[in-house]
Amino acid sequence: VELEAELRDALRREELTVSYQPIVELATGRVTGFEALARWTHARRGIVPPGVFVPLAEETGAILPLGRWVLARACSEAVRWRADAPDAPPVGVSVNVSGRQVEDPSFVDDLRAVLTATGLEPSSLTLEITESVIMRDSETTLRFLREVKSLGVRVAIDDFGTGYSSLAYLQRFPVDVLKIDKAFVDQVAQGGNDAAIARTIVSLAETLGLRTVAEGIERPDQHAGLRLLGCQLGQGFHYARPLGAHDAAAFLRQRR
Ligand code: G
Ligand code: G
Ligand code: MN
Ligand code: NA
Repeated sequence: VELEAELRDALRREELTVSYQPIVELATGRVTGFEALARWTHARRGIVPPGVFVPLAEETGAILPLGRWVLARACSEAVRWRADAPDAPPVGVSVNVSGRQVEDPSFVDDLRAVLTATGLEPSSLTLEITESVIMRDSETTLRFLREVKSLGVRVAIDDFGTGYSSLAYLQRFPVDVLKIDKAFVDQVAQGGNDAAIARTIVSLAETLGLRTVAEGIERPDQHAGLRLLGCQLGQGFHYARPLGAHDAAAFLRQRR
């Protein structure tokens, strides 16, 4: 209960920050974007992991102001990357969106306002929604996706393959990217079930005209295996951990 109250104050106290994990093109190593990840460093408790405070924020509803803040922060950071190298190909930013936000009737207005205020090109923003949230209520999801897409913003399905869902929804829902869950990346180079599942996801994405991002790549063999399967993009400790804004900009200067 105390942590809950403190989370509400955390934004005001500026204890929250956003880290950025590079997303790279597997064939070239070029950085094409970053995933924005919220971080909470409590004055007394130290680092509170997102695995703790994100579910708490979802329960209490604090995820709405928190999510708005992360979105605005990430979009203005992305505009800065662009300004650093105006002639380079644009670098995108991906922001996680929780189920509460998908159900929030003012989300799309807030999103439009953030895009206007920051000047970020909508196509440089990707919203990540987990497969389980997408599957929750198809009418709400469909309305959300249509409104977001009408702004020109992209959508990724996060943790793809873990939701045990019908694949039929992919035909109905306008999405752009499938993020292959780390669970299928771990043993992808060993040629067993992980490789079979990853191959199937990549081929499904190709058929539907979607891009694939593999998550949690930690080793060169996973990088090589995924590249061989035709997966276009990847992220993970093999390339970089989530970086503070300053380090992310420096990483980008070397690798864009
Ligand atoms: O940051 P880390 O890699 O530990 O992420 C843990 C979990 O917290 C992930 O599931 C991630 O998607 C989630 N998460 C991190 N930042 C945000 C955020 O800004 N909003 C939401 N909804 N989830 C986030
Ligand atoms: O649920 P989501 O995919 O948004 O969460 C991303 C989470 O994965 C973040 O908590 C991030 O810190 C973590 N992560 C990113 N790369 C790696 C990796 O290579 N290995 C592991 N174990 N976790 C990773
Ligand atoms: Mn994510
Ligand atoms: Na994931």
